[in-house]
Amino acid sequence: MHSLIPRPLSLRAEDDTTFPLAGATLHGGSTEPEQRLVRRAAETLTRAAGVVVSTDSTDNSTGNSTDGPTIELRLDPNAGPAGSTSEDRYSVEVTARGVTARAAAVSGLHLAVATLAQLARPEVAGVPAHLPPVVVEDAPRYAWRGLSVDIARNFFGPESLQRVIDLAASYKLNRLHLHLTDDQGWRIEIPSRPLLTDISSKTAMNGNPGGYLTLDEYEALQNYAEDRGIVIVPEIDVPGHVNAVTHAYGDLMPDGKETAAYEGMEVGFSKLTYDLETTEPFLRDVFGDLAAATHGDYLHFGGDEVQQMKDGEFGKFVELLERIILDTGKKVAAWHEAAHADVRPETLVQFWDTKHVQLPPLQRAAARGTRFIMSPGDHTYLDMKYTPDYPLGQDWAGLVELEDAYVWNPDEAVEGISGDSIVGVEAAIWTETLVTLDELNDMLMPRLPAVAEVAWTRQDDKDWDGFRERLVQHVPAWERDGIVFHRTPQVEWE
Ligand code: TNX
Repeated sequence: MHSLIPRPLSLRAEDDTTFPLAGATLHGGSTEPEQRLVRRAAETLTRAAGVVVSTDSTDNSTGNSTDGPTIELRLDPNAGPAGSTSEDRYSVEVTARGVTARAAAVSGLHLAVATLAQLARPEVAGVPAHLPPVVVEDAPRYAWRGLSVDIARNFFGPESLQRVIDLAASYKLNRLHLHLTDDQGWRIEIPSRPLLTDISSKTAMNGNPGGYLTLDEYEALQNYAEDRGIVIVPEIDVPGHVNAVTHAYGDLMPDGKETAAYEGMEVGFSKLTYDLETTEPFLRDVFGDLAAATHGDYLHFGGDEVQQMKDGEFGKFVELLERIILDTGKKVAAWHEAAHADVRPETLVQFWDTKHVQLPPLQRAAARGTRFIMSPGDHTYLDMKYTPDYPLGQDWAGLVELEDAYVWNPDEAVEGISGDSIVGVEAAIWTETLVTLDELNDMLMPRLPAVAEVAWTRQDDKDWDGFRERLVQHVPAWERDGIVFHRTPQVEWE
């Protein structure tokens, strides 16, 4: 049983013997991104298989010839399932003599490597350090497959985020959305507004230690993510969720006074003020600096839960924030409240709250061409508890057991929003109750692979029983990597 998660579009087991990874060499194209990919693929396969897989450049440097078993990574527009136009399409062909991974773009080669890494696990071929003879032709259901991580309530630094990126990439996610700011703290260096970090990086939930990403760390993290096929989407949450802002800069309050630090769990109480002279320059500074430091196309402005603001003022903020972000040259993403106002059709809207949403404006936006990322709280909020008395997490969106994370169809999550109106699916993990990486992993795992399969695999190819059987086969890899996970009774763990 191949046990791939997410389940590929097609996989054929071939009648052949297995491919030996010990002593195999990786070859790829000569462009810089392809060379980086080859080096990274060698590391990933070495770790997965437990034997050294090297690159041909390593061999050249030692002067050895490379007529041993070879793994070829190649760009090829004809890769992937017949007729697929997905940018992420790829094919993997394993025979006893050689392995070829082809993809239309570098992004697809990353995905092919993720497939090879799952196939390379000692249990899969039945013989340690071998690949089973298969042909995989694969492409995702959705282009945007994300995980959103809140590093504002409690801070998770570069090392933890690298582990999260490793995990997300192994399940073929391609976006890491970082919730960088909230009432409890500010987590990214903004050179034009130093007090944000000088003052407001220090706080977190319940007096926990704060922290922030320097621009150098942010740059390194983006490179690390890119090397694994993941683009970082940074979120600065405005015009609500801003107590860390007004705590640092009192001139953004009507009375000119800094607000007190906030380390509790309430939401919705803080806000910026549209009519203050200081507001627009502040937003231009912050989004300008963030855009200059960001590799990806999108900046996310939050926009959620601004409970203390009249609709008119909120609408003006949405319009202003879209303008400011577009002026930086980036594209705009926001939580779905933005579509309660007149959001531009090009703005990507992230659906999240199944309880307080106003559906008609969202449906009208969809009809005007707005596209959505689906993050329904009752399926994809991985900070929700598994069971009523689970020690971690919250339950405002309901309990989210593994089956809830798996058994749903993005096309049916919101009436009137389906098909081409949906660009993808994103899991979210909020950290009001999560402090350590082990706690974060305990909530992510095993629900993240479930959401990843929702984002990748066509509805008709999904299979809850099959998913649970495949999932069990992933435990040795999690244990090898020290990834804590929740042994939900919905799976028969061995
Ligand atoms: C809702 S999701 C929020 C967050 C909380 C989360 C807790 C969203 C856009 N807003 O501020 O952290 O619930 O589950």
